[in-house]
Amino acid sequence: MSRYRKHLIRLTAIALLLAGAGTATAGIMVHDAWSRAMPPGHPTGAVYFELENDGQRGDALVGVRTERAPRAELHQTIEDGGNSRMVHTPRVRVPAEGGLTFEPGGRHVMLMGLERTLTEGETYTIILELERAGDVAVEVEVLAPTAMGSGHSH
Ligand SMILES: [Cu+2]
Repeated sequence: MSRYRKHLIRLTAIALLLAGAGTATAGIMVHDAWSRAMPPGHPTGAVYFELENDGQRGDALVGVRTERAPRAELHQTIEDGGNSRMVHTPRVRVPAEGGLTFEPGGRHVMLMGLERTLTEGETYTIILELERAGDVAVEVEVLAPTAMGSGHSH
C-alpha cells in the first residue's frame, strides 16, 4: 500500500471518528443534548444542547420537530419585572464561527402535548431545522429530575 493511500485511510478514519462525536451538518455541530425527567402525567418538557457553527457563514434555527411530542417550539425564558416567563422565538440566528447554548433558564426547545412523560434513562430524537444547513437530527438523553447539565461536556 502506498504511503499516500495509508494517509488517506487514516484521514478518513479521523473524519468518521469526529462525525461520531456529535451530529454534524455543513459546519453545524450539536452535542450534549438532554432533557430533565418530569413527574408522571406532566405534559411538557424541555431540551437543552450546545450548537456550534464552525462555518464562515451564519445560519438560523427556524424550527424543531420530533416524533416524541405533537408540538415542539423554540423558546426562551426571559426575566420580566422579577418574573420569568417563556417566549416563543420562531427564528434564532446562529452566528458564523460561533454557537448557541440552550440551557435551563435560557433558550430551550419546548415539547408540548406529551402523551408519555419524559422518563429518566430514555433517549429520543429531535430534528432541528436550520435555514441553510437543513435538518439536523439530534439524540436527546433524559436525565434525572435534578439534572443541571448533560455531565459529559468539557
Ligand atoms: Cu418553554
